[in-house]
Amino acid sequence: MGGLATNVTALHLRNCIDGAWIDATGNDAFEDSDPATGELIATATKSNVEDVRQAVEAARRAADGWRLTPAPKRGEILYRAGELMLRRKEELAREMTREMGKVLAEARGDIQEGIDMTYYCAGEGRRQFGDVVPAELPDKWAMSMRQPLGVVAAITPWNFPFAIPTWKLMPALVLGNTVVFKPASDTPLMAVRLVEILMEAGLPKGVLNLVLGPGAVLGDALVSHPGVDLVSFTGSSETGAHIGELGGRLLKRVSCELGGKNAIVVMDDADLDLALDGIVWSAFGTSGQRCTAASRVIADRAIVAQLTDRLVARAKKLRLGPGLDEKNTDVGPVISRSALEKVHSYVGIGEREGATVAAGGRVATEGALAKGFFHEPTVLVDVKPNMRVAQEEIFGPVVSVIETGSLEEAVRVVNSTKYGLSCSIYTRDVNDAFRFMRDAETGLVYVNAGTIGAEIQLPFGGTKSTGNGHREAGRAALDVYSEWKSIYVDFSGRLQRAQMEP
Ligand code: UN1
Repeated sequence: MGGLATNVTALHLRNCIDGAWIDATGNDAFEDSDPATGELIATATKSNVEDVRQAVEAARRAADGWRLTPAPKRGEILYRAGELMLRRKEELAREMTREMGKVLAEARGDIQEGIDMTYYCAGEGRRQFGDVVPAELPDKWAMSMRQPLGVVAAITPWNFPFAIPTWKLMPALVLGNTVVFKPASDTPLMAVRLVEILMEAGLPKGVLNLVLGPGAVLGDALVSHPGVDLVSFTGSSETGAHIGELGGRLLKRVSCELGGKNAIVVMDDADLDLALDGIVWSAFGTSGQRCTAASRVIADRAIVAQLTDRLVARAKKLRLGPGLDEKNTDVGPVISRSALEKVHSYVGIGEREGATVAAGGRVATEGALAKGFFHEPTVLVDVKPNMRVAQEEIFGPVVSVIETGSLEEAVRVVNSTKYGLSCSIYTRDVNDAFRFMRDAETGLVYVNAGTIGAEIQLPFGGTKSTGNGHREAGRAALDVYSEWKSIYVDFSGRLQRAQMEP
């Protein structure tokens, strides 16, 4: 722990390996601090590849026992975990706001999304349907069933530090996989809380193992460990491509949930009040740090001036502050200094390409804000679809307004980035709405709502560089975390040759 600030009241967070909460073998640590105030929240043990190895081995040892535990019993543990989350929702939300900055109402939503996913997957304990289909030969039975893969490595981001881990852990566990969980090093506390809950709910030791530390040190070791069968990753497209390459060489299943450059289309017949609410919420909620955040507004020529004026006025009114201050804060900090610098760099990049800052545009340093990582809610105008600010993921409270002249043009612009996660249209024309639903090349499409707020019972994920073809949540998640096994039983007592009998 040499060199770290000391704070005797701060927590110390440990790995959970084979059911035991232990420090990493290297005896090193890192700091977990509040992005709104800079205060130290906890120190966390800093793992290395030896800890990864131990975690994977523990998960492997537990795999058979867990696979053979009846799925309804696995589901019951998840139900109990969901109950614990519900009971602790408020304290978990407060810890989340301190740890990663999102405003309290949104932190409650993050926990609720985790609860929803946990209950949803608990129900899968008694479903996990397979098929029983007619065989083409007499006295023969044909059926399919889901099998766990074995050991799942779940590598999760800081922006939904509770919900996203549940998207991975819950389907993995209910389907009978064991897990090594490597959360983002910005949010180790939420990860520890989730693992505590699952252990308390009755998960046997070794079924879920937690390894804290930076992905740069642990990621490759985890992905390439021969004991890991499946890697599920949420994060940047660059890291996803790297993990996909590494896992692909080893013929592992790799499920990636990556970046977005989501757009809200506003047609000339839209309800502008409704559209503005959706834009402000989707662009500046979670300080723009959702992979579903609206980063482009594509507005019809007839209403663009009016919409922009009103959006600018709304953006300027948003109050920055710590997320725990429910009365006075609309928008919290971004996660870190480097994130703040990256977000802010896009203001200059936009201006150099000809965009104009119509609202915000600055790092906020007034009074107490100087202690945290605050960026003003920013609206860029005069943006053309091919500019970097309209193409690259910014992951902060910055939105670009682009003018278009028809639905066809708007759809072209929506589809013009390398990403394909979410988009939305505001219109009162049912035909336009259906054309948009059909032609938008994204995994999520909203009509008369913003780009954020997916519910867990439908597939979540995107096309193109947003992912590698998998989906989280909903029934689709079951396909990521299980293998199909097709079983034929011949009870004829003689050799029957498929495709060759008369
Ligand atoms: C993410 O930002 O990675 O649809 C997930 C939403 C949330 C999930 C976002 N339910 O905005």
